[in-house]
Amino acid sequence: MSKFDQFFVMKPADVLEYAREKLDMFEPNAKLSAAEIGDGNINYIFRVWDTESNKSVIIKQAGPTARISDAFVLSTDRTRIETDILKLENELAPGLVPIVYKYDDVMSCCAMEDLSDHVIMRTALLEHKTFPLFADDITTFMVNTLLLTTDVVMDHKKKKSLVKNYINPELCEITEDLVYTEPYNDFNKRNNVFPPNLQWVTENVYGDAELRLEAAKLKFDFLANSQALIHGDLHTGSIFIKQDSTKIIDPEFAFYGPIGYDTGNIVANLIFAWANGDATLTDESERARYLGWVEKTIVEVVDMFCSKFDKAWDENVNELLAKEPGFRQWYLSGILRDTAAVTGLEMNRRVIGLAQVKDITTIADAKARVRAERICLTAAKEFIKRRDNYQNGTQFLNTLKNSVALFSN
Ligand code: SR1
Ligand code: MG
Repeated sequence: MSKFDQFFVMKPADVLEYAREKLDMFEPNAKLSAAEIGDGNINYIFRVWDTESNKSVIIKQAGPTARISDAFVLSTDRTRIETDILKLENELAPGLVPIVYKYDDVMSCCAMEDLSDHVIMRTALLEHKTFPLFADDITTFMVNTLLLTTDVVMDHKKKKSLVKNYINPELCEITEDLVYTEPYNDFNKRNNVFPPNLQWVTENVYGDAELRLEAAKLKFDFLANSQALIHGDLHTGSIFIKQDSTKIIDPEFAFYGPIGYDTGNIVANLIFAWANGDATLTDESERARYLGWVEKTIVEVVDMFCSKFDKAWDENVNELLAKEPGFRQWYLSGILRDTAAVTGLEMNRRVIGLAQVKDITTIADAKARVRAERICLTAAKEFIKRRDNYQNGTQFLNTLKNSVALFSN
């Protein structure tokens, strides 16, 4: 009999006991410590470490509701999905995700590699740090995990069995509501608009019928387009980084969805990093260093994704019809269209909706925050409405620059 034979939500002391009893990792008399280290919206993340050696582990547990609010009742099956995905991602993109040591379906938890020598990328970006390998690493991760799980590469029956294994209705519902529905009408009264921007948002977002129609079309694409096994929440808070290493974490939202959902999230969250630097950096050379790096990275993420996608296509695509001349270009242009749309959707929902980003909310000067939000929301409308117009990274950056120009005096 063990106290871990039946599910309960663990506290640090329980996690310490769990690590000692269930993981084949620490000496029996090791002096262990444990702490909750996560501040995410969904799960509980703990670190357990041996105070006398350098051994440590991360234990992540899924509770019956989201950590952010009991209003989100969620299946604990999301830990099974996360564990399976991390293992698969490690095969497809070796070295770019943490190693999983154990999955426990009773306690709905998993034990994985401790990445404490890395930092959460959003936190580092708030300090205006730059990462030279990021564009290369994230595009390798996206091309390998996305293209290689599509019908153009996989046997269609095997792909369908993955679609079934990764069906993730409750986490998808969060995205459907928070990303696709609520930013356009405040249907659930959960939006969190910065008060000085409320009238502007009411007129320019809720009041924009063309935008609402395009969001509706995109929602139904998200619901029905089982294109690839996507991460599903690929923002800078889901990335651990240091100068020479990038690790993508937290794939609990993974399911078969549109590739552009992942690529668009990356572009949008880089734009948030830019908006924070633009609003808070006053020293000219610091601005040039940091904003220049973010701009270059936005362009590189799109362009490197496209060039690696083309190469991986030539190396991996076997499906007869996918080899028809012109098909690859048609397929990739669809991904870029979806990337632009999701860039806009993510920007809108993180400014207006329930789950916001510190890049924007920590801008202390109210006037600067109002301006940063309007820059983001105006660019977002362009990304969504003109999503057919994007073929390269410079076009993405130009939409940001054009929006900035509208709010410069
Ligand atoms: C209720 S969860 C809110 C948000 O946190 C996650 O990280 C996802 O981005 C989700 O939309
Ligand atoms: Mg997360």
